[in-house]
Amino acid sequence: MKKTLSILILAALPAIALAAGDHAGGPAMDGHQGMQGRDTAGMHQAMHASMAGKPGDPARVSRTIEVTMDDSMRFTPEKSSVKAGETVRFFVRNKGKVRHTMVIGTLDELKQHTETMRKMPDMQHAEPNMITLAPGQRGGIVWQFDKRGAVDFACLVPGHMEAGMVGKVEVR
Ligand SMILES: [Cu+2]
Repeated sequence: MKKTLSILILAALPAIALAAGDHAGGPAMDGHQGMQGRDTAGMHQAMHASMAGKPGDPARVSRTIEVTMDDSMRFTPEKSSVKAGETVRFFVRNKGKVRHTMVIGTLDELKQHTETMRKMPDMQHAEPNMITLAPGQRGGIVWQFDKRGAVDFACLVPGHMEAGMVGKVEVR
């Protein structure tokens, strides 16, 4: 009976089968594979949640921070500060004549994202941590900052971040 049950589980849930293999077999190889599986899951989650916080609940916004973007490759203001746990709405306006984006994340995440955009410049994608604005357009990002420290944001239109289109949020 026990054997039949475990075969059923093995067939239905390969991930659990792998974990079971860890215990039964030698730790080295299988354990390593298990780690890789977890890393991939973590990376996937990072794309949505990010080390910089998570998408905020619009009902819990405690204040709005107005940000403008322009063709001098600057965000105004470049710096703002929030409290840990605070949910903020960034009200973003593109005052320039070209498209700009505002993307919130850690510097590592932003650099990775820049690479993706460079490889797929025509890709239209939207994530809760970003907004893409045509000239004259405005829009909002609702974001909850949870850990103390510095969170970055940048424009990921190719060349803009490199030209200095970055900003910082200090989480106290
Ligand atoms: Cu830009």
